[in-house]
Amino acid sequence: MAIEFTKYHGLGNDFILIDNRSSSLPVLTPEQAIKLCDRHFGIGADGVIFALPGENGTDYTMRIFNSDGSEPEMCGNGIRCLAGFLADLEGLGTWGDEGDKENNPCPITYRIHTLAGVITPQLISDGQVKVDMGLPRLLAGEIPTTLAPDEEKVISLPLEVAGQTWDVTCVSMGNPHCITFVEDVAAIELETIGPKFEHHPVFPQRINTEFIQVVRRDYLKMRVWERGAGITLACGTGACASLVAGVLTGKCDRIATIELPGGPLQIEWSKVDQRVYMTGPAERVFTGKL
Ligand code: ZDP
Repeated sequence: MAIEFTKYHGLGNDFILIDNRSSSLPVLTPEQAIKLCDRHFGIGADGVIFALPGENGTDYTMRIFNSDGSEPEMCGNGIRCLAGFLADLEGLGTWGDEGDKENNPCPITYRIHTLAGVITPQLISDGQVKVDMGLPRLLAGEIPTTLAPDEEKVISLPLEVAGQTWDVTCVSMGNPHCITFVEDVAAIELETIGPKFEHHPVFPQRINTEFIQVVRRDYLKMRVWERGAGITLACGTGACASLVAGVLTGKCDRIATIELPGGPLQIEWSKVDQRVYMTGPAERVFTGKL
């Protein structure tokens, strides 16, 4: 049976989206996802995302396989793409069309069940999606890391990686992140250092690794080594986690632009409800059949 897919990207973090609304199990295996993500022998993507029926009263469920076949709890850029894809499936294809105000049904809000809880993306306009990413989790036990006792936060602690001591802060956005502030992100040898963070024994579920350069209190530059995907052009959960880490360490404001290799994201850690809000684009690239 042919399976249709749509390729989407959020700032160059690219995904294969699958309409999985008629079954609560993904129609592809992790092994098939690995093959499809291959950039030479497959379609090419950082991950495969499935739009499944909602659970616990939500509109839909999102599941995702990384390009190595592992399954993360959440995916920030991916959930923006999923929101755009759902609007496509529901025939709300003009959601991004600012010029066509009459037929533009925005804002459209979806409540999405994920392994990180209920996440709420809202299609606002012009291809932009604002996502309520929920509460950041800060305790070592919930990240998880053994860098500190389970009930303590992991703010600015020393971590030995590749013969160097790094000053790290850890935040979970449902998935785990380790953030290091540096003078110059361009100088980081991500390809060699990234995997050493990812597989460090203090991170039992492995880790997504972000390096952040504070340009101004409201403007950060980020490079990322993702768990299960390696270097990517953007990471939404990573940008959220990094802003939270910047606030915790007193380095940035609660609202900031995070510049990723693939482009900028707007992130806010709300003082009012303590939730993190991410705004950025989701773009359809093409559709096809397997
Ligand atoms: O936690 C992980 O294993 C990540 N690789 C998941 C993907 C995160 C993503 N890049 C994001 O934008 O949050 C999709």
